[in-house]
Amino acid sequence: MMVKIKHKPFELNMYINGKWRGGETNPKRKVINPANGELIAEAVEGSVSDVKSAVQAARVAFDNGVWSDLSPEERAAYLFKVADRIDERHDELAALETMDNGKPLRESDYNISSAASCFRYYAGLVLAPHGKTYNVPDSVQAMVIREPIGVCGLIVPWNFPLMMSVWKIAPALAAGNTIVFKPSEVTPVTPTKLFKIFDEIGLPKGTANMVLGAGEIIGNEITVNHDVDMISFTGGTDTGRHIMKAASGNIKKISLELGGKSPNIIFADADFETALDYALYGIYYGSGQVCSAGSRILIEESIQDKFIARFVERANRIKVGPGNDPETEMGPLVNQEQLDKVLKYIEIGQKEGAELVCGGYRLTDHGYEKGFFIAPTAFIDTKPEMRIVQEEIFGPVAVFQTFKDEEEAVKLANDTRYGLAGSVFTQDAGKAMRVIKKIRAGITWVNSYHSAYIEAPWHGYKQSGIGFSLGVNGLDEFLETKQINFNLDVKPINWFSK
Ligand code: TXE
Repeated sequence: MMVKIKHKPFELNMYINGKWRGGETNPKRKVINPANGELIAEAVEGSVSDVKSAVQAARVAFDNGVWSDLSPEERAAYLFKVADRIDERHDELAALETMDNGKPLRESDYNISSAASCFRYYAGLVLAPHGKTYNVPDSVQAMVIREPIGVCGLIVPWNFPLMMSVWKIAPALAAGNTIVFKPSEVTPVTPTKLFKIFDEIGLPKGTANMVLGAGEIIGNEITVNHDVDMISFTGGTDTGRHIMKAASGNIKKISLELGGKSPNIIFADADFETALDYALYGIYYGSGQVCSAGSRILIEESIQDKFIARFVERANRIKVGPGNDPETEMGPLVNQEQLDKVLKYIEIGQKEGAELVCGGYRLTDHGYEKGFFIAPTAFIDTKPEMRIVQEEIFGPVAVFQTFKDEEEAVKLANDTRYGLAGSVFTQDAGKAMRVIKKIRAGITWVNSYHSAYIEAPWHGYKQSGIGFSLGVNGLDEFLETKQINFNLDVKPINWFSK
């Protein structure tokens, strides 16, 4: 049975200084259900002056200490309340996430639960000790205390609309910062609901502000604004590069979680069925629109024929459909732009001489024609220099590469500009550890794929990013470090003659 929630298109407004705000004169942005093209919401389109108001509100709130001066217990209490409200609205939020992003309900279910857990985790961490003391040669007590950075600009993408928002908002607030947040213009629905929760629980005015609209306008102004002290961004590597430059005006701290082209290395001695299952999950989960997707499957030559044959057989059986159908295993792509991008890469792959072994086309049969559905796709006979091997496609497109031995596997695995994730499948523990240690990536798995834990840091090497999400590191990201040298022997230093 399809899960439907009846509604008129939502009106989505911005939240600035504790008030809901419509846009100026700009036409509203239409938010579309990627499974059927239906209008689900109309979002106001913010302007540079809206960003300036939001930054000003966050600045004043920070400087007045309405949030940062609260005791850790008080701040934690707010965050626990947010988590409880997310749980209370779990089903509604999951249905909306599926409607907005297209992902199957079972994925949305997990994402919403995880958003609540993330608030709880950081609420707990607020209460953990953060400082350190040092023994130094003088009669001085040297210590370090941690303080909020100030106004944090948070910019997130569309692939995990609520979860990515919370990965940034929860630690930023826990640390005592005030925020100016921008969801993706493609998926603003559940982030707006989160701000409704902030409003309901009476988060102090100006603490959390949300501006809606285009990246190049809203995101850019957040990035260049000198009253913003830090930017935390998740999105494409090219946008990340732009943000690095644009943030240099006031030497903002930046934290970037960017793209990937992650290797999933499968040795002949792996448990065959486990490796096969995870290879499919690694690339087709989230329709491949996942930064850590196992988009390059590196397979040992001796098992390639059997493995690829079984992979194709299973990929062809994946049930593609609307996310609100409980039978659906893989949803649509998020929008027309992403569909066009993925189809273009499929064309590029064929022109480059790779062989398409499954998928490669848009689904247009009855029931699919208005959505952005694409069949699970895979290429073989690839070469390392091909664009489909080197570039992030961000869709359900697996690229097979083959290797003869450990050394070649590692060489191929590291042969991209990215370094977000990677995985090894083998039953030889020594080999697993040797290979994992040589992979230049921040998130790795052995005999597994995609698991992410709120408790553990998420981070990319190379052009996959700077800084951390999640775990204690995710909180550290939003804290300054202040050294205090407390003189225990108060008398003149007599450095200069009297
Ligand atoms: O991302 P963008 P898009 C990759 C993926 C995808 C490609 C493009 O390959 O196909 O990026 O997707 C805001 N200043 N990833 O266009 O543009 C934008 O409004 C400040 C990987 O959606 O990076 C949105 O809120 N902000 C990624 C956010 O940045 C700007 C997830 C991300 O948008 C801006 C998403 C600017 N100049 C896409 N331009 C991952 N690592 O998970 C845009 N934005």
